[in-house]
Amino acid sequence: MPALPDAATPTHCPYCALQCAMTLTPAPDAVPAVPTVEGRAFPTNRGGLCKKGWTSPALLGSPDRITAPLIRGADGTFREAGWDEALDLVADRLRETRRLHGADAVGVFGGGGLTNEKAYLLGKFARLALGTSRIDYNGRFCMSSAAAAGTRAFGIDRGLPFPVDHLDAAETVLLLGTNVAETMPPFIGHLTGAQAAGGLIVVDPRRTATVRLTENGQGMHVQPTPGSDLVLLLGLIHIVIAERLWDEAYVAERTAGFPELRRSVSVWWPERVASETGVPVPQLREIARRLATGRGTYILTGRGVEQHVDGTDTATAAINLSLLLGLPGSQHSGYGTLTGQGNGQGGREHGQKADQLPGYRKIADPGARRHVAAVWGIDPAIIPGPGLPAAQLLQSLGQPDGIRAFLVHGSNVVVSAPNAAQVAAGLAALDFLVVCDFFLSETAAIADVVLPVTQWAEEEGTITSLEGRVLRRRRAVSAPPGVRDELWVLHELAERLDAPSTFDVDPEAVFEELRLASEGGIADYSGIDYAMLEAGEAAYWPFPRGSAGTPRLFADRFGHPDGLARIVAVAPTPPAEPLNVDGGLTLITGRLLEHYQSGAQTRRVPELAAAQPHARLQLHPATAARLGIDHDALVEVVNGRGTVRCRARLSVDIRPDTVFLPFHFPADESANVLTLDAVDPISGMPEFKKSAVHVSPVIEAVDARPALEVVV
Ligand SMILES: Nc1nc2c(c(=O)[nH]1)N[C@H]1C(S)=C(S)[C@@H](COP(=O)(O)OP(=O)(O)OC[C@H]3O[C@@H](n4cnc5c(=O)[nH]c(N)nc54)[C@H](O)[C@@H]3O)O[C@H]1N2
Ligand SMILES: Nc1nc2c(c(=O)[nH]1)N[C@H]1C(S)=C(S)[C@@H](COP(=O)(O)OP(=O)(O)OC[C@H]3O[C@@H](n4cnc5c(=O)[nH]c(N)nc54)[C@H](O)[C@@H]3O)O[C@H]1N2
Ligand code: SF4
Ligand SMILES: [Mo]
Repeated sequence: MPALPDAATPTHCPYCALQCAMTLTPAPDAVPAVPTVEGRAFPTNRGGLCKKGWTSPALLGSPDRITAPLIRGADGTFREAGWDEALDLVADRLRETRRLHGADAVGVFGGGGLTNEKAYLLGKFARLALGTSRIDYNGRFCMSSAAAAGTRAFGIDRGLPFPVDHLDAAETVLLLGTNVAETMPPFIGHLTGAQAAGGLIVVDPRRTATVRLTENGQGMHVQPTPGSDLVLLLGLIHIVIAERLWDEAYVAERTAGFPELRRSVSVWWPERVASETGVPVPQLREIARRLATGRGTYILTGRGVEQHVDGTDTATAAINLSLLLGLPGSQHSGYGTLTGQGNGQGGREHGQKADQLPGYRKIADPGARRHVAAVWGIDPAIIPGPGLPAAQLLQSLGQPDGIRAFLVHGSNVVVSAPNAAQVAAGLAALDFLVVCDFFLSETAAIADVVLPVTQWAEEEGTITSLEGRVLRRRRAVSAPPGVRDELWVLHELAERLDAPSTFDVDPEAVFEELRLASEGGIADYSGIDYAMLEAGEAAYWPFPRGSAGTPRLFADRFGHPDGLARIVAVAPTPPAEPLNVDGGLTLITGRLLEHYQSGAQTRRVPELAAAQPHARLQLHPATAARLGIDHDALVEVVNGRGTVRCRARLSVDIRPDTVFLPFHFPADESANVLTLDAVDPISGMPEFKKSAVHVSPVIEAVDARPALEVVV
């Protein structure tokens, strides 16, 4: 281990993909002794941090940390164990499962929060140490639809194919299904140009904090029915073509597939689109014209439009619109998707996806297998084929021919996976569950073995941010005794399982191997090394050896062999279940500023937990009145999959046919007991953003109501 710095350490935030730059300074006299944090000048955050970033060091000294491996005993309770005992047990049980049920009975679940080094080594560990094809990760629930659409259209999936600060000069920015003011607060600093030009357009069924940035002439709010974005986009494309607003020269020179698109949108005339989406015709026309005429136009998508069973096609429609307008690759305009998790970009490039090898290579491609096998020093034949995408992988837990032993690294699936009660039942039916985490998350709490690992500020590694820029995470503090680095854990297990390759424990050595494995692939990191990152050089991939990297993609050509972008005609599909029938409502799920994902981390930060202690159901006062629900009343949100009990928050900021729950909370307040595990057939993305529910008041004793209500 390198010696710890005694002065300030420049690093990046542990949470989202904006990867705000921060400085950690030791504060040995603080109780607990956690470093202080300051925002640091950097193009994405310009010194700003959100509440989560400001409070992130608290978790380093959290009393909830697990500081020794935990093994569940015969009595069902955990006991602390030594590392050798725990690792021997894990290796024995995994070997036994493989012997009895075959290698594919062992499954691995990774995360987009893992560093590039961990994600790379986890993919290699699954394929070589376990010999299993059954690995996938939580990014399937996050970026898969946008990734599939980007790959199909451009041949390359880099969330933002341009640096974030290029947005500053835009006059028009269309935000589809993203609430950046809460999910990436410093990002809104890049929208001020569009606001000043009156061109910030936000499409969201709710009037969110992001929508409020459009008020007072700074742009417009478009409030469609949940899940109708694809129709909305087809309608915009129809208008762009009918009014000859498209860039004919660009479409002819840089794209293929336009004639089919033109035919397919002819049926989406404005009045029909208005009646299906609830967006008035004049607004549709105004948006189309604004997008076509503004100087500097960007179209950006978020999870609100992507987390649907037709999410890939919706993202594709957004891309089609941007291609018609000549945005991708232009100097002042563009299209992109806002990657979510800290390493959501790098996490989808280095081989923890079911169908993927490092460098964004396809596992079924013989050339890719040969290249990676040569780096790993093995016969390509021993690399398994494609596995199952996350939702199907989770559905197979505990099934007769499914997964019998499961390893989870960096996800809290009990809270964050769709149809979560089913997932919890699958986990309970396993022969053996191992969870690597810093805390006893809801998933770790039901494991057979929990392996405690170091946190972000206690380890070295790299992260690739939402703009495709590779960044150094640095070690600023020492980890509590008893906690181990995840690379070391994988190394130790690989040794015990007689893996046919090496598993380095030094992150820089792992990165050096990743560079070779990625060389010549789509996400080529071969020209990047720790020294240049240390010096603060801006490393945007693809970064082939000897090149200077690629801050802005697609200037001259797209990633397909012929250099052209593909326009793919798409059509809406019906929702996975009927919505708004028999007095029912549509539930959409998403995020609050204070909490991160399953809340495993942020619910343990006292300041954040105090600000948002519980899930609350956002519903319109008119709907509440119809159902007999008061503000702060206890309600039940029910469907055939589960029940949530929480308090109501009445708000005119949501459509009357729609209710909203954050998914950050467990147990009775867990939104995911209500969501569906139906998936997009192309990407495997579950239908997180619309489920059919019924809402009803729960009759309570008067003294059970919140104090304020009783007084009033
Ligand atoms: N505070 C906080 N920040 C985060 C995270 C977090 O958990 N908490 N997570 C990070 C991660 S991993 C991600 S992926 C990003 C996600 O970032 P966002 O995509 O901004 O987050 P969401 O809240 O999931 O969804 C955004 C919006 O989509 C809207 N929406 C729902 N259904 C529809 C629909 O059918 N159509 C349209 N147009 N909009 C719809 C919701 O009302 C919501 O306001 O945030 C990252 N940042
Ligand atoms: N209903 C609904 N559900 C959703 C979504 C939604 O919008 N609505 N969004 C989806 C999206 S976009 C996402 S990204 C997922 C995220 O949901 P999860 O995959 O559950 O993500 P986290 O809550 O960040 O879980 C990470 C866990 O790993 C631990 N951890 C963090 N870093 C590391 C590490 O380096 N190593 C190890 N071993 N552990 C680590 C944390 O303590 C935590 O317990 O949720 C999805 N679920
Ligand atoms: S916006 Fe994201 S990266 Fe920045 S401080 Fe907040 S959570 Fe961290
Ligand atoms: Mo995400």
